[in-house]
Amino acid sequence: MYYSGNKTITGNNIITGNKIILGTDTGIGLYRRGHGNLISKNTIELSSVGIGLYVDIGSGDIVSDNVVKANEYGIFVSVNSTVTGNKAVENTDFGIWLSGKTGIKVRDNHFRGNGIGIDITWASGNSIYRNNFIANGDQVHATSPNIWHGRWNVTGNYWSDCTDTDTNGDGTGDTPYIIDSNNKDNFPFMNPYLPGDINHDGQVNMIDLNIISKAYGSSHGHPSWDRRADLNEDAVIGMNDMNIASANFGKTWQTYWGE
Ligand SMILES: [Ca+2]
Ligand SMILES: [Ca+2]
Ligand SMILES: [Ca+2]
Repeated sequence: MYYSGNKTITGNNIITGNKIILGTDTGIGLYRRGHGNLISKNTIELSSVGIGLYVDIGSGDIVSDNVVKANEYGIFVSVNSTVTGNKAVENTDFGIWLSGKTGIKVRDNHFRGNGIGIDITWASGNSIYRNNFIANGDQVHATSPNIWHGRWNVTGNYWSDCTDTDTNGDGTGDTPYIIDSNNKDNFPFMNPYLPGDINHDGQVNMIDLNIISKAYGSSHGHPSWDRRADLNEDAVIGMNDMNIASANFGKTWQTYWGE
């Protein structure tokens, strides 16, 4: 299935596996009142808007594992949704723009070389963590307060302009990355992120798997619990966490993101 752009799609949809190059308007746009749409594994290049979730009475949408490249705008979100695993690069205006909503989750994404990495307008209480912000013209525009860490207060984001030091060697910086007076990332990563890289050295190897192994089977509060190992944030260290790391075993952030 090919979209040439300017699509209006209503209801609950699964939109996957499309390649849209030189779309005239929006590559994939949802304008509707549905819930639980999935937009996954699409590639949109050289269009006006890559992916747009517009308006209004909807929630639970998932935007995952898409590549949005060299558009004017990358991913526009004004719907309560989860945006994860996407690569948004070289979009001239912004990588992602959150507008007017709360409770949006933006995690495990890669924003590189966009005019603005993430632009947040009239939107507060959204969670933005485990993302890479690399060499965007402006890394972030935020005015209202948002949340820049994950559930266990141990994961932030990677910022290529962060010059922090890491005295205790846990892979996150000594001091917060200050965005503005309302926003800071308390756990800036020392290297670009890929899922499963628990010690933030930019690769997934035995060091990461060992951290999970030592805590395996524990739940929150258990003596061997290690919050770093709970990759899916369900308060249990188990097979789901191990699968995330082992799926990326041997990868670096460059091979994972194709950079
Ligand atoms: Ca540290
Ligand atoms: Ca690692
Ligand atoms: Ca878990």
